[in-house]
Amino acid sequence: MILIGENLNIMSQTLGPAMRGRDPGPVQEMARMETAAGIDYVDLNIGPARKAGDEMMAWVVNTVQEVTDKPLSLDTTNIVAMEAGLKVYKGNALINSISPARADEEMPFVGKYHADMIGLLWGLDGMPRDADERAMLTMDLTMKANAMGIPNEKIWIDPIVSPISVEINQVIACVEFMSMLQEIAPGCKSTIGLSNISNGTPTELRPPLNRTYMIMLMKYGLHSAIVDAFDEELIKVARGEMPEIVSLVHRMMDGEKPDFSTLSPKELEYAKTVRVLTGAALYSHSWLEI
Ligand code: THG
Repeated sequence: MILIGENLNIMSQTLGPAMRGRDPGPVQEMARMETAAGIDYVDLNIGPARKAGDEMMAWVVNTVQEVTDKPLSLDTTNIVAMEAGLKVYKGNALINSISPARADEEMPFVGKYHADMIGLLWGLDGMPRDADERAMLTMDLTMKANAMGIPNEKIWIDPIVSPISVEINQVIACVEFMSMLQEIAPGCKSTIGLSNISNGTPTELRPPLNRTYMIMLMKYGLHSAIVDAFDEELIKVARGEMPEIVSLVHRMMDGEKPDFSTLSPKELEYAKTVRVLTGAALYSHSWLEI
């Protein structure tokens, strides 16, 4: 699996001021640390960047490409900032992201800058409600892209993960959608903002939710994920170094009900989290203790 580091983010309390103040130190330090942690892409998230977003993105791209050879994912909803970043970037970027509302303006960047694109399933009326609406949006987006000469292989579909603390049905819908993706749009890749799943939950409870949800989506061929570069166990799982845990999660998704009294503490953590993420048990901040 391709891992995209999420940590170079304008929401961060140290990196936000560094980006706005054009202080390269903390930005380069984070890019180096993410690279050392073993991620495959560095996501550069400057948010909506309404004020001088083009200068900010060009500066961040230049600052980061000085210190890492990893490919960059450019993360902004500001179209002018996106193009400014693509212009100065020396490699083949991942455009994060293009939704139907921005397709006409941004899809031409894919060919012009030899980029790949994340196809964000954010509809013209907002968040899709279920797997079928995600399928429709995927059809729209890929047909439009194909008509512009962009093959499915360059499109990484993002079904938009929403927090478990908000809506279990959306959590389940993304898994169901992932199981349908290759039939809907053969050859398309996929990605997710994995940490979205645990937004709003206590800090120590985020890693088990993130790791377990990633494994659940891996069952259906998840191609990549935007992740916390410093979650070592997550990276191990993605690199195939914890096959017993992956197998346990996948077997539970197929209906197997393991005897919890025979599981190791680590297996138990994953097994309990599968129950929450499949809707078999209700989410509460204390699900791991029950
Ligand atoms: N899809 C796509 N791109 C995305 C998302 C997505 N980009 C942004 C986001 N979602 C994925 N990236 C993050 C980055 C940080 C966090 C979550 C998702 C996060 N950060 C901690 C917090 O806010 O509590 C810590 C921030 C800090 O460093 O201080 O949760 O869905 N295509």
